[in-house]
Amino acid sequence: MPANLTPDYLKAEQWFKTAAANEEKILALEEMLRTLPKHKGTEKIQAELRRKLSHFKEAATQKKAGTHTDIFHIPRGGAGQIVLLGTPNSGKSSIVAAMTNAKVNVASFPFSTTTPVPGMVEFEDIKIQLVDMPPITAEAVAPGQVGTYRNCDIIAIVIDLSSDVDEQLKVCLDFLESRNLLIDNETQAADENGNALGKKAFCICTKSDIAKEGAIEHLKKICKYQFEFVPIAAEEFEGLEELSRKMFELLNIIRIYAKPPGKPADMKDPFTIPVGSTVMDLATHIHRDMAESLKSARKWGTGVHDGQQVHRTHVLSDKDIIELHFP
Ligand SMILES: Nc1nc2c(ncn2[C@@H]2O[C@H](COP(=O)(O)OP(=O)(O)O)[C@@H](O)[C@H]2O)c(=O)[nH]1
Ligand SMILES: [Mg+2]
Repeated sequence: MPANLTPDYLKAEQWFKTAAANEEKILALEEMLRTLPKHKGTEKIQAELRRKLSHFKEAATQKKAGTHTDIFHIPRGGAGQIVLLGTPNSGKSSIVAAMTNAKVNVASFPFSTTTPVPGMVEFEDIKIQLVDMPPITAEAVAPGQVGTYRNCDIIAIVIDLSSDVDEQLKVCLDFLESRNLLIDNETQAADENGNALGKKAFCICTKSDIAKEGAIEHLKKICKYQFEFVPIAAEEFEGLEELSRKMFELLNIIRIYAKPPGKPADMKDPFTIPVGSTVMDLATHIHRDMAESLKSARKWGTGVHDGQQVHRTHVLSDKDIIELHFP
């Protein structure tokens, strides 16, 4: 009996053949199993795929026991880390390609991105880290992928406005909800130290150049969360300025320029600290060991005369210049 293999199956098979890492092979095999037509003629192939899958899963467990390298752990860089989430071909890699210098794979076939790839977005005088990710589907999420989201500052849900937005939103929200990855004020998941596990999230609505009419309005209507929705067309470089500003706002940080006494401030490389931070928080951020001995501070910026002395409990604003005096 002919097997009648579908194009999706053949793509997954191609993926399997080119997969380098064990984890990738497992994902590809799962995708092959999912897309394989299930009938008498394919029983042998099914059995073969299951055998291979258990072989690679076993190898992965053994490897894990022996090493500590985790490709899904992306060390933080810049003023904050934003990690993309989306279904295959939604346009994630194109966003990272358009906004950063990172070398990412943009392709018209699914599963072209297999590991996280970080890049740096320049926003005015700071850098924000943006991480490209492998896709998720209702069936497959790369093992370890949750860890990348767990460690980030913000999750950016990427929705392709030219295809089925209901389906994409559902897959993404199911993923986030089932892993307690979203901030939810009623039932906030926390780790053993009481730190919230949920993350802030927002929606990047991409491919607006070929969007279906009313797609973004429809998306806003069906989404039960109060997300921000930012329309862009990555390939046309449209909306990217607004997107990087939105990323900065959502990170909820301020930039502070440090001024050594008697010298001009360093206006090129600001410190970034959370909104609401005080002079003392800044001192702790800069010199953890010396903060307690902070004698006085002067500020040029919001709500003061130039060079006015401010108390250690004074709340700072974005773009303040601060001079810290230690004995
Ligand atoms: N028209 C249009 N096509 C896009 C845009 N962004 C991505 N694409 C196309 O969508 C496909 C998938 O893009 P890619 O970034 O690889 O998606 P990923 O799988 O989510 O990383 C590619 O064929 C891209 O050329 C866009 O803004 N406008
Ligand atoms: Mg990609």
